[in-house]
Amino acid sequence: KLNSGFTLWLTGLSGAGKSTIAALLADKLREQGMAVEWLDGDELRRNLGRGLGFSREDRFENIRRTVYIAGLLNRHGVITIVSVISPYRDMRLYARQELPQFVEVYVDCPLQICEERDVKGLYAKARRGEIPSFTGISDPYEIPECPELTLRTAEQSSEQSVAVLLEWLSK
Ligand code: GGZ
Repeated sequence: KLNSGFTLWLTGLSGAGKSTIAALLADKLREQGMAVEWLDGDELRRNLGRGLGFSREDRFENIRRTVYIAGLLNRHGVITIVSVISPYRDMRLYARQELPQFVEVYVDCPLQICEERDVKGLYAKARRGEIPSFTGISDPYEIPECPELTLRTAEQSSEQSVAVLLEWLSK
């Protein structure tokens, strides 16, 4: 599995730890000599997703573009780590169907904890009504039903999560 391109798809709430885990994992895999790209929601939206908002349609368009890039990378043998909220089951199913090898990783962290952490102050803003359609507050997050892997980031460190991922991948 590790010598052909595949996509590791990290889904979860804002602040659950997707980006932190993705960055650490990308480093580890690169240390092992693998070709890795990391596509992060924030950065994708700044570059490929200009003008896209957070309606269901725009989120889907964001995912569609992301899946397209991941597919190109996979085709060239590049392991692609994607970290996007991807809150709807149908968009994750779309990604699974489009990509040659798809590993869905649910970065599971209770909303309450994400909100307590509130690294970027977005939850506070969402509570004040300053960000409409904020995932978990005023917009849905549909919990993955059968992800390949679930990482409970309220219970373990990012390093531990990455160790679990690496262990899973080596099998
Ligand atoms: C959710 C939002 C919103 C709304 C801005 N809802 O944790 P972050 O801040 O740095 O990353 C989040 C990012 C979400 O983009 P994604 O491309 O991952 O979302 S999706 O898969 O649904 O297309 C968050 C920030 O943008 N952000 N407004 N309303 N997150």
